[in-house]
Amino acid sequence: MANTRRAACRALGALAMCAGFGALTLATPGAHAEDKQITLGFAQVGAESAWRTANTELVKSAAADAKIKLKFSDAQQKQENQIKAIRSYIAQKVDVIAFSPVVESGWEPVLREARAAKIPVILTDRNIDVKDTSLYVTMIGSDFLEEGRRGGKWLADHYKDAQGPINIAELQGTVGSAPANDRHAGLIEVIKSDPKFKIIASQSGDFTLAGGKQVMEAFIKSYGNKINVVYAHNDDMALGAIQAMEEAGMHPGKDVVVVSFDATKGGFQAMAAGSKMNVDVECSPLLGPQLMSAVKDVMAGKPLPKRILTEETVFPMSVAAQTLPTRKY
Ligand code: GZL
Repeated sequence: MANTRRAACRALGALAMCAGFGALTLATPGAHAEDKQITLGFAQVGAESAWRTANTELVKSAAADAKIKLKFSDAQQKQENQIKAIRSYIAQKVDVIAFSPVVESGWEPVLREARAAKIPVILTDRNIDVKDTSLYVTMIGSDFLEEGRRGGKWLADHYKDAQGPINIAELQGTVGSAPANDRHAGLIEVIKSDPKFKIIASQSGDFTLAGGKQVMEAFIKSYGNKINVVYAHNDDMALGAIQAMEEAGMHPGKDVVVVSFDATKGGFQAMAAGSKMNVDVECSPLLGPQLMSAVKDVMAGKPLPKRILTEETVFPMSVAAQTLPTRKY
């Protein structure tokens, strides 16, 4: 009987409402009944930084504002936990899955399972490195390579009249993550043609304040006053490095230039209050409303661009005090 009905459905064409085979309609985005509440499964990276805290807060508040039922998980920066959470959302038959991939690789198997279950996937914040980009609907977030270029260009301008060598100690983000890979690559793109710049040390502090402090303490032991620049992939590691430098009697922001990313309130306070950071390259965590709008569009069957870019800028120390009161995270 089921085969006859299935054959009849095929004969009526894909758009036919095949009674009894709800999977043909209910699991296909676009056929969503307007009044049915959308359920979104969100697999967050963790709670490693002020940026992440702000990102999580707005995902949750934007879901509530959009009347989207949110299932939320914190992977504590472990890919296996994010994969487990995505599998759990598939089993729960959520309408849409969204996540911020902790690292760029290793996602194809679980994303194929989501596709087989006809659950659309949206990437936010960080991108993934896959050949088959049909595994996700869209990626909402920053251009980290451009952010790295902006940090590099600020350095090139700051030292345009200097002879060199300018020794850079780099605090990298989570190994294998898109922001760490690209903020490094963007810097290299800019400084590779200028021999006065030398990266004398580069190590991951995993985007945390404790990690940044620990790595900077080791850099100070090895290189001491030879360090001219600290290039930190986020504010939390920069603030940890600032603590380490001050405990070693150094003067961050003065005898050591500090370049950072995120433009969180902590970064602005370091620039404004004690001039301990020289420049902060903005990376907005405020992606919640864009994500909820994309979720609703996917469920309504509307086409979405493959890439939704967030607009950002660069904040030098000179504008920090007047800008700090306007900052939202
Ligand atoms: C960037 C984001 C990074 C931030 C860090 O979009 O993924 O992760 O720069 C955060 O602060 O931990």
